[in-house]
Amino acid sequence: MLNALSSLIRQAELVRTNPARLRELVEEVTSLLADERRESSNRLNGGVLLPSKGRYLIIGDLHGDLDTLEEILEKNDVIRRLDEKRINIVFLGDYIDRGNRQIETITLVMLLKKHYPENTVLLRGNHEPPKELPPYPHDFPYVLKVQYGIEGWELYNTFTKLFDELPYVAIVEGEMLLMHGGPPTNNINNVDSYKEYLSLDTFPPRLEVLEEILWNDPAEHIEYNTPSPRGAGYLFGYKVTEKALNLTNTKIIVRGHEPANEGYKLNHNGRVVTLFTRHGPPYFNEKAAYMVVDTRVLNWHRDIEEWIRQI
Ligand SMILES: [Mn+2]
Repeated sequence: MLNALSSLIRQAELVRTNPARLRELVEEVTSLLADERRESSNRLNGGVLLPSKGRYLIIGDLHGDLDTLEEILEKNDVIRRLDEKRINIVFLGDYIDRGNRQIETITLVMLLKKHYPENTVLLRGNHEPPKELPPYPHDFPYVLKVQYGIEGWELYNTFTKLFDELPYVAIVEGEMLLMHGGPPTNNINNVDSYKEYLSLDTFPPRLEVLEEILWNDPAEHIEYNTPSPRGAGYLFGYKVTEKALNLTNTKIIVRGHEPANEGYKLNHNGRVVTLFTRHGPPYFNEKAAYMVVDTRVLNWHRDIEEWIRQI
């Protein structure tokens, strides 16, 4: 099945070298996501509800590191498992910016969604921004411009429509809460429905909620929140984690967004897992990490590090 992976990678390379095909793919995946949002029973506006019991491959920030993505797909025989519907992949966002193979990375990720729509979830990261919340640096539009000339600007426009359709929360019912940054901290004691809390009761979501979900980071020794040094979002404390887990009826938050030297870190007594799934500058973390979780295993969440793999 290495062949199926190689052919997907070859396809990604062909798409990259042809802006018309790239545009076609972006538009195709955008409308696939919009159809899912409107029609699929596992979608709740910007949220995805996933089966409680199953095997989950969870991949954190890639930022253009195609090699690490390929290595993970190969090592875990992911294409065969996708063909047999025996695994779900959840990407935690931040496919682009910073790395030297950004276009190929997001193209491969889009191809996975196109070929395995039911078993692939592409979450939104802060680097797939709404136009009101641009990250800095955001070099993806310039990478497109260098690659495709003036057509690159138009392509970026096409990509922004895709970004707006990416779901920003996934809930593995009874088990895991997945998002790029972290749970919202504001108004935390006045909401009693997770739909309102995560702005899954409306589309597009409320911008202040989306900002937190895409930008927040966990911090120890605070209860609720404190402004983030990033200039957007907040640092969230253990009481926010508790509340988010209670409201969504889950046990663990898995998120990306922060580099970690080991590729992962734990916060809030092991209830918040951060995954960082890329190598290279400007972070120079020694390892990249991802998770392969089987929620059919009894008390799988007790020893969370059991499920983390480093490369
Ligand atoms: Mn991020």
